[in-house]
Amino acid sequence: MTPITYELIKTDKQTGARLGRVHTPHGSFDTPAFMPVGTLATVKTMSPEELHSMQANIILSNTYHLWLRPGEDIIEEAGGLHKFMNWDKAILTDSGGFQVFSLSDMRQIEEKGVHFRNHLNGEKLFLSPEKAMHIQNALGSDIMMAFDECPPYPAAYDYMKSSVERTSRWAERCLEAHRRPETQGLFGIVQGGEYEELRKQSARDLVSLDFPGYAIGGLSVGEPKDVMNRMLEYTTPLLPSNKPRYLMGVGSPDALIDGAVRGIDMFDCVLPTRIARNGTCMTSNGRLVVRNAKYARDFTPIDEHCDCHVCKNYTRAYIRHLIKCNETFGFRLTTYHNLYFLLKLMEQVRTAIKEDRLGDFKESFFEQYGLNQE
Ligand code: PRF
Ligand code: ZN
Repeated sequence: MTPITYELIKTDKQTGARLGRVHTPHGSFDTPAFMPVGTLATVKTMSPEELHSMQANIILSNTYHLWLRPGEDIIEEAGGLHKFMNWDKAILTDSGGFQVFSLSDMRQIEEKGVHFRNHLNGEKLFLSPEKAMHIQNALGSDIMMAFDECPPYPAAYDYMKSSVERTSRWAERCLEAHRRPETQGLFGIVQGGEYEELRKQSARDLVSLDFPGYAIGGLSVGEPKDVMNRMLEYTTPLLPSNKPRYLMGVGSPDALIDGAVRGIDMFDCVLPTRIARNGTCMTSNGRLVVRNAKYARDFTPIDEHCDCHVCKNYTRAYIRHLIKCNETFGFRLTTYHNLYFLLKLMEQVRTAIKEDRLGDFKESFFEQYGLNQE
């Protein structure tokens, strides 16, 4: 029995998007859902209390980073990641596969696993399906991810084919190495790049292994928007409708809506938190670079349509001043607003699905969001 279950509440009549709920040992969350990223056991600059106040019910953390610092043994000794970081709601951990590929040069992929160098000190490291499962079991996340390969875009068909086949064999090894299937759910990851046939092969391989949920990886790696949407259209119909579907590393407002319309239930991305720390805000009129000089005397909120704590109490001029001076509080304010904005957007998407008007919502959101692109 898996501890992760998906309840399909209804589908939108205009688009086919799914309204649902995922149940985990640390509570449930409504889908489509956006998961804030807390790579190092913290969503940068935010306290768990602040995350609660914006109704974040699941966050993501990273196997690779926590393995290097402080080490999964210390987190296990603390009683697991939830206790260690004082977060009592759901946690999903990525497997480290993607981080090895994005953070480290000098890697060597073998059937057994991947040799690479520590991005902090250059030390030689090895990660494998078994090791990724061992670490995630020690962390105690509610949802663990299989160890996969996310090849760069574009990659040649022949390379992608052998990579997809290896990722399927690795997925099988992950299932075998998983030691706590009664308290932690393990998701498989569909790869296949921009190749329809390989996406389908990957989806079929993984579905035959019967995971409690499926992710779609290898997208948002530099391909055009229409390629991503096309790959989603090939892939989601092959995934079982009674299990959650997670699109990895996607978090721009337009891509969240495009994904939901194509049957995606879960998303994560560093985008809202990362751009916040360089003074960029997401608003209903598009991105706003609040550190720009033109906001020096602008005493209006970041987004006049936002009802978050930041927009109710602070001005663009003040936030700009803090960020120009590198004041931590400025980064906290933009981070809070951006996460609130995306979580609220997902709530609006869920309401629109409930009312069979996601197509209309998408159209009006895109129109307004496009007005003020900087
Ligand atoms: N695999 C894993 N994590 C990921 C990805 C992937 O393909 C992506 C791709 N956008 C983000 N995070 N394991
Ligand atoms: Zn706001």
